[in-house]
Amino acid sequence: MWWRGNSSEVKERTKNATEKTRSKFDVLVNIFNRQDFDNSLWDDLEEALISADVGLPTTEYILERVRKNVQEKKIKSASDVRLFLRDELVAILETPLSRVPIWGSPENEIPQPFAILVVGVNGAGKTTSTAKLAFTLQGLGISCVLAAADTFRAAAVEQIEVWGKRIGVRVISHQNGSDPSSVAFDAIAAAKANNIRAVIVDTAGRLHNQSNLMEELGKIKRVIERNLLDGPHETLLILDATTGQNGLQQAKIFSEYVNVTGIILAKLDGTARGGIAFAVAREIGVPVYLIGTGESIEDLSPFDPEVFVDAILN
Ligand SMILES: Nc1nc2c(ncn2[C@@H]2O[C@H](COP(=O)(O)OP(=O)(O)OP(=O)(O)O)[C@@H](O)[C@H]2O)c(=O)[nH]1
Ligand SMILES: [Mg+2]
Repeated sequence: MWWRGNSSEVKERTKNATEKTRSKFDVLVNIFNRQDFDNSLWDDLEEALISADVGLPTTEYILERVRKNVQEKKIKSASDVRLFLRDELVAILETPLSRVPIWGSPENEIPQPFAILVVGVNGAGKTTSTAKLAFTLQGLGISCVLAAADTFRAAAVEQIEVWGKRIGVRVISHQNGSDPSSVAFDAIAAAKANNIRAVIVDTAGRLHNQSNLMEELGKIKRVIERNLLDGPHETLLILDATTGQNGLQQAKIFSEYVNVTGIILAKLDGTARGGIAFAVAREIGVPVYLIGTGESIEDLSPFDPEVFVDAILN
């Protein structure tokens, strides 16, 4: 995986950020430690999954798969049930991850420049995640330029410029109210002219039911497409993990407009609703690439399905 080399740090960050989500699974620890189990295990498991915002359809799917396995293989011990559960949870998260993010591709396959379009509802964590991602990419030796394509919200440009200064990344901006597509255009031109490898386009927050604003996203995307072969190479939806199941609907609608290729699950540190990762992976089929683990620039961690599942199951 693209972050291999610091996996103990990934484990540590994931563990800390999933503390609240993990608490929802605490009831299962005693059950899994017992020798045998009875039917109440399934009720407890269902309750844990639902309360961690896995959602009903995905919870039912998981229960059915695990039960089937347990019956077929005539499992008698609760710790073996735990193993099946773990494998099932990991499989759900891994399925959409068969494709790695563009920045994790082999060096000679990464286009130069490449573009990442960042989208999401108001306040989800787009700008912060954009800055964190630029910081991460620079750490991988991938130079970045940021496009301040939120020309709508007052002080949005200043916010991203502050981040840019802090991490030493150039920010391309226009005045408030101007066309966000032209900011993206200029950022691509700047990257081409200066041999910068990644263009990250931060956009204004918009609700998924505001169709005119959703259309505007499509326009930004088309400008990137026209000016960069195969671009945008990633369209990242930033989901606020604290909103849980609402994220599912957002992911569906944003995907309809702009073909979301990956998700950053922001603010995982502040919520017990981390189970949304399973619903998004299974019901939308879009991989979670990264998780937001706090408000500082380094609080972004690669999402590793095994590490995540082990963290929430203890
Ligand atoms: N705890 C925590 N806070 C976060 C995380 N990511 C973002 N935030 C906070 O969430 C708030 C909103 O973040 P922004 O990055 O401004 O969100 P945005 O989506 O750009 O907002 P708009 O541009 O207004 O739509 C800020 O106070 C961030 O510090 C995270 O991973 N963990
Ligand atoms: Mg913003």
